[in-house]
Formats: sequence, structure tokens, C-alpha cells
Amino acid sequence: MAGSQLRIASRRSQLAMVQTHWVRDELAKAHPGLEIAIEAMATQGDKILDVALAKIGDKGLFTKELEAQMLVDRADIAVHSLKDLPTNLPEGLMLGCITEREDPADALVVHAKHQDKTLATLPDGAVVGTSSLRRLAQLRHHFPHLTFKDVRGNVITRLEKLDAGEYDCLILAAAGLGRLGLGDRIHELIDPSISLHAVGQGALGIECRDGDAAVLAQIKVLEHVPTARRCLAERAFLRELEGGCQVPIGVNSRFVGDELVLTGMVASLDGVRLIRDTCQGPQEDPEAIGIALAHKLRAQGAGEILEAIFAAVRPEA
Ligand code: DPM
Repeated sequence: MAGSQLRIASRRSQLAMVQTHWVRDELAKAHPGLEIAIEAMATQGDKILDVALAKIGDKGLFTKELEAQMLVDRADIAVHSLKDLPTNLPEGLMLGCITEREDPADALVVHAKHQDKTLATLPDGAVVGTSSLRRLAQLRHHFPHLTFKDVRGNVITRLEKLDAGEYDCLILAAAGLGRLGLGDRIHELIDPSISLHAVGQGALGIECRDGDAAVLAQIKVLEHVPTARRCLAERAFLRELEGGCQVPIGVNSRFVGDELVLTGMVASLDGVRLIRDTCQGPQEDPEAIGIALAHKLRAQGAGEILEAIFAAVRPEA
């Protein structure tokens, strides 16, 4: 492959750059002689910082600008946090590779004055910073004494706001903190019995042009098959529920013997209704497990919960 070139589109945030540099370095190791360039840019999600994520209501908030670069042939691949990549991609693009997942759990990060506290023992009314409806609904369900306040901006900005006293604690993905070298800020990993993580959390997704066989072959070396199976099951579940990235939908996936076991939940925003169930099946057909689980939750009323949320948060036309 000597002499060939690969252009990577990436967001500009610190976390996005750490992730993209990792992909670049791994591809360089696998393909000596491949020339790799990174084009970093801001996305809509990076620019609109004064509106709650759920209210923007647009799918592909963190991905559209990167995708446009591939469609006009100014980039060959885009590196995303898989959880930010919508389950339906624009015509002409495909999810070419899923990398090995880090711990997909959410983490509690507390202000220094709460070092001796847990979610359960934080004082009444303690302010949790999150703009994730998924985190909000599940934590409200288990910890009605907590209150919730939107927080936008990248991980570093959020931590600065926490340390400045705007919040008592934050909930952040453990994987993002780890990749930024901020794992020491993790006060408590949140157990899946309390809160399920987002679809695709902790894995990277590499998008490319559909049918670009040469590029696909180059990036496939980074594919981690067990992670890909888990994430394809999770994404099929989300797609079947027609949930975007801003809905209170959570998952957990694991292997038991040869089978893939998928747990999923849908919750109302007040945390009062929470439907949670599990499906399992042969790991070679992960999407079937995700679809079956979605049907199982729909049969228990998940559709009505989601309709009510869409009606409440959808921006005025
Ligand atoms: C999406 C959500 C959030 C991000 C919604 C959710 C969190 C927003 C918030 C779809 N994207 O998780 O329910 O808490 O206010 C994001 C992060 C990472 C990727 C940061 C984080 C890093 C971890 C990873 C933002 N996207 O969740 O702490 O690679 O999974």
C-alpha cells in the first residue's frame, strides 16, 4: 500500500482528537507507507452550546459535517464515538468498522466537598449535571432525592463547571474520562442494575463511503468482532425502537457461552415508568436479538412512553 493516502475527518474536541490519533496510529502500524492526514472540524453539536441537547432534537448532531466531507470526497473516513453515530446513516455511507470497546459504564464524578458520598448518600436536592435523558430518567427512578440540571460542552469544560461549584456531581462515560487520562476523577462506576449505558458507548465507529472496498479493507483491521456483535445488537434495538441518540433508552450486552445476551430499557422522563427486559440468541446474528428485544419492550408499552417524550421535547416546527 506504499504511496497511498487516507484522509480522516474528526471533531476537534480533546476527546475526539485522542480517539482519532489512536485510529491514525493503529492504521499506520497496520499499513506501513500509508500516508494519513487528519482534518479536524467543529460540528453543530460543538457550536450550539446554550440549548439542551434533547431540544435540538436533530439526529447526527455530532456527525453531519464529517459525513459531508466524505460525500464530497474531501475525506475517506470519519472517526466517531459510536454512541454519537445515528443508527440510520446517509445514503452513500456505511459503518465500516467498530473498534474494541472500553468499559461502557457511566461514572459518577463528584465535587471535592462530596468525596465521602455515593449517589445514594448525596444530600437531598443535590444537583446532578447531565443532558442525557437516559441518565436522568434512570437515576430519578432510583434516587428521587436528587435534582438534575443540564450541562453542555465537552468533558473538560464540564469538569471545570463541576469544580467551580455549578453542580454537586456529574455523570460521564467512564470510557471518555479514561481516554482523556482523567480516570482518577471516577468516584464510582454506576452498576447496570441502576443505570444502563447508551447504545455503542465506549466503542469507536469508523464510517466510510459505501462500497469503497480499498478503504474498507484498510480500516477492517481495527474491527473487534465481539465488540462489533454487541454494538450491532444494541444498534438494532435502538433502530427498531426508532430512538435517536437523545431518548431515555439504555442497554447492556454480554456473552454467555455462545450466546449474546442483551438487556434494554425505556423510561419516562420522570423515571416513574421504566420498562426493562432481556433477550438472547446466537451471537452470529446480533441484529435479530436487538429487534426481538425491541418488540418485547414495545409489547410492554415502550412505544407509548417514547411517543409522549417525542411530543414533549420535539422542537416547535
Ligand atoms: C450521547 C449522549 C451523550 C453524548 C447521550 C447519552 C451524553 C450527554 C450528556 C448520544 N452522546 O449518553 O445518553 O451526558 O450530557 C458523548 C460522550 C462520549 C461520547 C461523553 C459522555 C464519550 C464516551 C464514549 C456525549 N459521546 O457520555 O460522557 O465514547 O462512549
